[in-house]
Amino acid sequence: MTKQVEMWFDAARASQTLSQLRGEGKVELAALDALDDFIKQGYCVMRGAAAPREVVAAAADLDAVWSPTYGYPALRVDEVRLPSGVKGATQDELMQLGSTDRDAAWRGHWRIHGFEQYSLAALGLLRWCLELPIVALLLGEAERMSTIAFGRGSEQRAHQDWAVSHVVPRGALIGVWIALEDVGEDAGPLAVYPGTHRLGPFGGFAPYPEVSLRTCSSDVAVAYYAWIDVQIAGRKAKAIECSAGDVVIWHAALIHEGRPRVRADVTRRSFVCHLVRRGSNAVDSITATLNW
Ligand SMILES: O=C(O)CCC(=O)C(=O)O
Repeated sequence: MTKQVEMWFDAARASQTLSQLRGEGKVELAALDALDDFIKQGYCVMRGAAAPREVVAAAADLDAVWSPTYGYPALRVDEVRLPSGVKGATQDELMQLGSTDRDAAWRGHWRIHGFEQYSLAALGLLRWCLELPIVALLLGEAERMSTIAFGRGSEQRAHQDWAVSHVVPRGALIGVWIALEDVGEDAGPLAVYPGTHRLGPFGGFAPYPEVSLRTCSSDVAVAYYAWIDVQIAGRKAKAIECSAGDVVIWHAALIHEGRPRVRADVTRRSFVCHLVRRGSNAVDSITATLNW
């Protein structure tokens, strides 16, 4: 297995490397400025970066999942709560609900993993993420680890992405999140804790990558979230209000969350791609049973 090594952007001389890149003049200024934020704050925001046509089309495809004409009966919608209390359903099962129950399900939490398998627009966005100059600067050759499409604010509790992955080196993972519509405070925006990418790993995940939230005991998971709570106590979450097409890129160790939704009727369509340096996803070498 590949050794845990530091990524160049985590090294003490990262700012010098960035200055060198600036001096060479080969990389566009916007990408270098974004890189500067990523190194210092653990995330960057690229306003209006994604192509409006694909953003609008991906949002429309997310809505279409809730209509009988979409035609992917096996598509799985996770977290959606059915009247029976069951969580998660196929598109076919959703279509069998009466309109009141379906509407209630649509207003609740739901997410779709691997939406690019069903939406050409989402596939286009994933490909675009993989080709971004800043992604090449961060990871070299990148590949998809996972994607998630959200219809509403996720209200995901504060966490780091390397805690839910098995990536070696553990910094070779980034989140690239795309707003598929304008996202205000009431929709439960994505929020980050700037600078937390410098905290160093939680000690309970040893040996990593074998042990992470996906394989650890429930006691270790409780200890991890207690550790996260300690780290964010006294820090202010930065909620990122966005316009459609804005893109947020974050470091694998950055603590981030989905803020609570203030209004239940507001959508928050978004698509996040978790990208890794090619060959660094060690999930296939994990011998422990996966928790999910
Ligand atoms: O979109 C969100 O609210 C949270 C996304 C997230 O936590 C993630 O993709 O790791």
